[in-house]
Amino acid sequence: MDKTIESIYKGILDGDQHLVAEKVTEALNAGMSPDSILKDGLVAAMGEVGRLFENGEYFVPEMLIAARAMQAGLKLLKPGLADTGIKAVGRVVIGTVSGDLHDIGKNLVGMMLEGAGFEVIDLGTDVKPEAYISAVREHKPNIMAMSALLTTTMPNMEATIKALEGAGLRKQVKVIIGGAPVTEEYAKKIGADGSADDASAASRLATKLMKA
Ligand code: B1M
Repeated sequence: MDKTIESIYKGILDGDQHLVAEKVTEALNAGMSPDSILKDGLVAAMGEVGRLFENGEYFVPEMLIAARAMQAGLKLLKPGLADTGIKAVGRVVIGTVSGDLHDIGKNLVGMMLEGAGFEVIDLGTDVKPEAYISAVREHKPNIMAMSALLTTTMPNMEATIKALEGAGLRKQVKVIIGGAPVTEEYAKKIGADGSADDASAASRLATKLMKA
């Protein structure tokens, strides 16, 4: 592994946001692509954090500071990931569903959508069905995007789609979903228009749905 990437990886595991910011800047200045810094450094380290948590070696505080370090790195990568200079191809309302506080994946999806030319309205985390509905009424997005990282919050995606139907808004907007526990089969089952495994796939899916 490249030395700078190795330092970024270790910085995330140690929750050292200053080291991560310094090394991401160093990698960018050395001409490394934001994509590979993201994939080999930030995302790989976060996978390891998850594994350590599962094995009982890390606890919630360690996960939190690792997440804070990851966000510090992501912030620096954002211009390179998102800046394609394309005019808005559509509007997306995005959020992490009710009960769920995980926002790194959702933020990444938002950045990639911006990079693909979408205007992105981010509702944050723990977004209740009523908040999605208000946002759809207010912003009239082409696409509503939901993220969930917990098996216990995933059912809130279905609840949100049902609420959209109840409000008579389902036909006005395409719904895409994603997050570690989400599958395409689940998307079909709950009546979403599609799911994506990662942020690039989410932006491809959104672009495809704009043409459908
Ligand atoms: Co939590 N957590 N966490 N956590 N956490 C997981 C998800 C877990 C898998 C860890 C584990 O056990 N291995 C586990 C879930 C188990 C399960 O449900 N099956 C878990 C748990 C149990 C919990 C708590 C319940 C722990 C506790 O309190 N006992 C608690 C729940 C809090 C809550 O939400 N109510 C909790 C809390 C937290 C922190 C707050 C400490 C922190 C989040 C901080 C933050 O987000 N600001 C945290 C973290 C950091 C994680 C792990 C380690 C990393 C998640 C992450 O950011 N990954 C995670 C383990 C893991 O994933 N390996 C874990 C990096 C990110 C880039 O990937 O989010 O998967 P990801 O996003 C990807 C794709 O999923 C996809 O694209 C993204 C980019 O490629 N994607 C989409 C995501 N959304 C999408 C939407 C789309 C399309 C694609 O379309 C709309």
